[in-house]
Amino acid sequence: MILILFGPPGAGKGTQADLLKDKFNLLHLSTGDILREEVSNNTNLGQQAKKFMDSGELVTDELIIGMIKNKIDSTTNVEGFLFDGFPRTISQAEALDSMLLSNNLNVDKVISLEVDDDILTERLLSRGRSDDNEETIKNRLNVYKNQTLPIKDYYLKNNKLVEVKGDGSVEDVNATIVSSIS
Ligand code: B4P
Repeated sequence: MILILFGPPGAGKGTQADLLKDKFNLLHLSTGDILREEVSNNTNLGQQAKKFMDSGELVTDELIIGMIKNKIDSTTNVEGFLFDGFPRTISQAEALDSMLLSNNLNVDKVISLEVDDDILTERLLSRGRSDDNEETIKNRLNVYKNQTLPIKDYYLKNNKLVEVKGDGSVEDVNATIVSSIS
């Protein structure tokens, strides 16, 4: 199974991915987590990514697509992938489709977590990560609307998209996602 968790910053993609990966035995690939690890290890990729992340901009497609390709190519023995925070641009979505196709795979479902901006801002401010300050959050929400939201149409056209309200409790949101997959 190939699942994508889609939604704005703070929608709960990482939170839900932690629950879903064990239930369905999927390899969880969070581009945000991978990038933060690269930054904390001060790798070449991390150094390039940091300036984008600190300002709430997207890291370049070239870096992200290369990073995901390495992970897919080096993975064996899983029942599928759970992508979290990827794809975030149409180019990334197209690159993912062609990477999967070359392994005879395709995306099964895209779960779009729907949460209002005021709740997102509240959640992110209380999480308090280094990119969770008011100015960066505002930019991340704008970047989401301008560069990431158009992907919804891309997956709607392919009949892959399921919208799930993400403002209930973690358990309620999870139950809705599970029933929409099974
Ligand atoms: P991400 O790490 O993907 O960050 P996120 O969108 O903020 O997180 P998420 O939606 O997973 O929220 P979470 O579950 O943690 O990206 C960070 C940066 O990396 C980006 O700005 C960008 O620069 C870069 N990047 C990543 N991927 C990229 C890509 N593909 N292309 C280019 N650049 C990329 O939840 C947030 C908070 O809400 C938590 O505190 C959680 O406890 C709480 N919460 C969750 N669910 C809740 C619920 N139901 N009720 C109440 N609180 C809840």
